Amino acid sequence: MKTLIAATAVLALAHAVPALAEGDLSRANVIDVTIEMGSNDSGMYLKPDHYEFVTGQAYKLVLVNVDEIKHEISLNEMVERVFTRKIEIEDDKGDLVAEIKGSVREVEVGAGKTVEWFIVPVQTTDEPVEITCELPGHYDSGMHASAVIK
Ligand SMILES: [Cu+2]
Repeated sequence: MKTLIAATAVLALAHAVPALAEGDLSRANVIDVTIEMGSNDSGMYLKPDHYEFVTGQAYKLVLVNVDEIKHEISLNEMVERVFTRKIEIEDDKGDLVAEIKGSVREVEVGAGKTVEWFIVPVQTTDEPVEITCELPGHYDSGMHASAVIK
């Protein structure tokens, strides 16, 4: 009888764990989306130049600056439509330098650096919005992309 009670307890525990994970939309099945920032012969770019997100899906925006100068990612109108779970900054060894929480509009990324921005879109966009680099001259040089939240 003792064995049966123990087995039931284990089953109950095993069942409780996935139920918790399902309840937290910001942590389940995170999709990585890389946004590369750089320069080439025709100017500056964000690659890719179009993004599609779905409400309720957790994303990790991997902001990769492959350039020799700093760039930034501004979510502009998308800010009001996404929940920022956190932003993570690691050093070259992969050790955590900072974790930032709260609503964030722009993230500046140093030359050759990568920052991870964890978001969950919560509201759809009526029409495409822009993800941009707002540093002077960079938008006109090509650093903008379109994004939709479905
Ligand atoms: Cu830029």
